[in-house]
Amino acid sequence: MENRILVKDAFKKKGKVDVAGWVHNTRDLNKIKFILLRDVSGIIQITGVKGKTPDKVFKDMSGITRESVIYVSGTIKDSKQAPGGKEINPDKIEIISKAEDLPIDVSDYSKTELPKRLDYRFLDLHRQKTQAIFKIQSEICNSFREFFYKKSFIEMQPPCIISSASEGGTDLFPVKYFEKDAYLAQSPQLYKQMVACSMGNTFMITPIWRAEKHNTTRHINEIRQMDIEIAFANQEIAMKEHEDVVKYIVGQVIKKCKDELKLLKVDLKIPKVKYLSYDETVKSLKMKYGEDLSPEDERKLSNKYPDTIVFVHSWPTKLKPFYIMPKGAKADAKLSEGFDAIYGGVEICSGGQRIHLPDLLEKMLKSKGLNPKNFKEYVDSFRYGAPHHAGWSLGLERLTEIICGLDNIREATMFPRDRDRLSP
Ligand code: AMO
Repeated sequence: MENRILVKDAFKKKGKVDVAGWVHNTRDLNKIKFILLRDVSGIIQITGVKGKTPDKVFKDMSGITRESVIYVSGTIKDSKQAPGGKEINPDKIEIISKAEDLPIDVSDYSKTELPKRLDYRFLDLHRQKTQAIFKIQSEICNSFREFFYKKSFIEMQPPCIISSASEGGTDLFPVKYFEKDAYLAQSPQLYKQMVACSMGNTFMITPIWRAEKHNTTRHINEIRQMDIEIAFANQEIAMKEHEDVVKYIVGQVIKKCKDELKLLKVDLKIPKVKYLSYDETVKSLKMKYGEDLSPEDERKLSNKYPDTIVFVHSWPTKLKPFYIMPKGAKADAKLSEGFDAIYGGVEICSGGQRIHLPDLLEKMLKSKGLNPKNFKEYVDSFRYGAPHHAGWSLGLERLTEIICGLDNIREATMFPRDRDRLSP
């Protein structure tokens, strides 16, 4: 078993090969038996022929249940009828783990509903379509990191337990931290600002938690956010960075995940970009001024601008968090330096320029009904040399959902945590 190679590599070999994986399907025609063996890289046919295949091996090829794990040693040969044009004639087959009756169908034609699939997510991860989604997600994370490493951003590790709210106080999960009350982080916001103001440009992929009670196809309660914070930057620079990284990520997925996109029947294109101010968006969608975009508004925007990241910028100060810079650094400015990015009918990102001026920050905290005393350390962090800075957060699951053409965020979350689900 030490010589085991991946199925995709077996296709390139001649002579003896060892492979191991899951039984995708079997067919028994009496004198000839087939097993389709699957691993994460592909599927290969194992063909046993009565009289040619060793008797015991031929006998063992019967009755192996689907999804059992087997090890096969044999000779790889060209075969016109076999999928991919090759098959393995086995000398040895070892059943490593026999699968019991499957509680859900894991074939590509599975009609099992999503909630049931999620109850058995460990088994759903055997499905090729599910695997395609998470291979693409892995590429999204990889290319996000690659993009910012190349630009010399520093990857940071924010804390996941915090002592006070960073996005307003409504949606925190409390945790007991020895004698103190604490919360699961709802954003790395304050920490990434501290790093940007001391070390410079930074990025991270980090879990965050939101105790929002709504149960929709676009919300989960444990989210992976891909965040950046740029020193000496404004809203425009932050949006451009977002445009560039999403184009890069999509380009890398198109280049490296061809088979996965094909399996998911997605015709992915590098997005175009449209910049609209909040005021222009209100006019264009005939919305009521002073309100957040509804899911319906977001869908309308994406229908107007298909395959496009729409940046809605310069939001009313009232609608943005306390840390977003009001225009002109004036506490009473109606508009702010904050933006949202809409792609595929969903808000995938928000961000903007931050307030790096302690007095203004205290005023904004008060205007949002928050107590500056609870943010003392954060406000103080801007007292000892802090440049202006800007950044954003891009939801990993929402981006995966859009890239993979899915209609429920849970499909794009390996082990979703939602209002009703805490396991597996
Ligand atoms: P915001 O709260 O808009 O901004 O979150 C940023 C992005 O994170 C994702 N997201 C979610 N995805 C699924 N379910 C949820 N419940 C959920 N909540 C958030 C979305 C969203 O666009 N600190 C700011 C960002 C910043 O200014 O840097 C923040 O967290 O994709």
